[in-house]
Amino acid sequence: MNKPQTDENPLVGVIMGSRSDLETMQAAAKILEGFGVAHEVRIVSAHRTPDWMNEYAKTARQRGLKVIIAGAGGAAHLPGMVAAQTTLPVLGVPVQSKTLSGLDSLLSIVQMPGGVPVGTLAIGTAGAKNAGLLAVRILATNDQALADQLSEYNERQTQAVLEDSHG
Ligand code: RP5
Repeated sequence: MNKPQTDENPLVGVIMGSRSDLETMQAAAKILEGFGVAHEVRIVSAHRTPDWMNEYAKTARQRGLKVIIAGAGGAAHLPGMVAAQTTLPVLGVPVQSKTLSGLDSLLSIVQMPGGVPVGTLAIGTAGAKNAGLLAVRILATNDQALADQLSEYNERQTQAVLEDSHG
C-alpha cells in the first residue's frame, strides 16, 4: 500500500485520499505519462494521515512541484486542505463515491471559501483526465514544446471524432 511511483524531479504531484481512488486517478497519471511530464503518484489522506498531508503540501513547492492534482471521494477534504498550505495551483478531482455517486465529493471540493482556490474538475475519470490535461496546459504556458504537443493532441482528437462521424 502507498507504493511511491515517482519520476525523477517530478513537476506534478498526483495525490489521492485512498488506494480505492487509484483507478480513477490513473487517468490523470496516464495523460502526464503520454506528454512525458515527470510526475509522482501518492496516497495522502486528509483524515487518516493528516501530518503527512501537511508535510506534503508544505514542502511541495520547494521539492520542485509546479501543480498538484488531488483526488478524493465522500467527505473530500484533501484538495482544500492541501490548497490551504501551498501557493501551488491545486486541481481537485471528485472521485465517484459508492453511496452518493460523487455528488458529495464534488460539493466538498468545489465550495471553497474565497481566498483558498481549488480548480474543481468533473466527477470521476473524465475529471481526472482533464486535471492531467490542465496540468499540462499550465506547464505549457512556459514550455513551447509542450504547447506543440497539446496542439497535436487536440488535432488527433478532432480527427478521431471526424473519422467516427464520416465512417
Ligand atoms: C476518502 O474516502 C477517499 O478519497 C476515498 O474516496 C474515500 C473512501 O476511502 P476508503 O474507505 O475506500 O479507503 O478519504
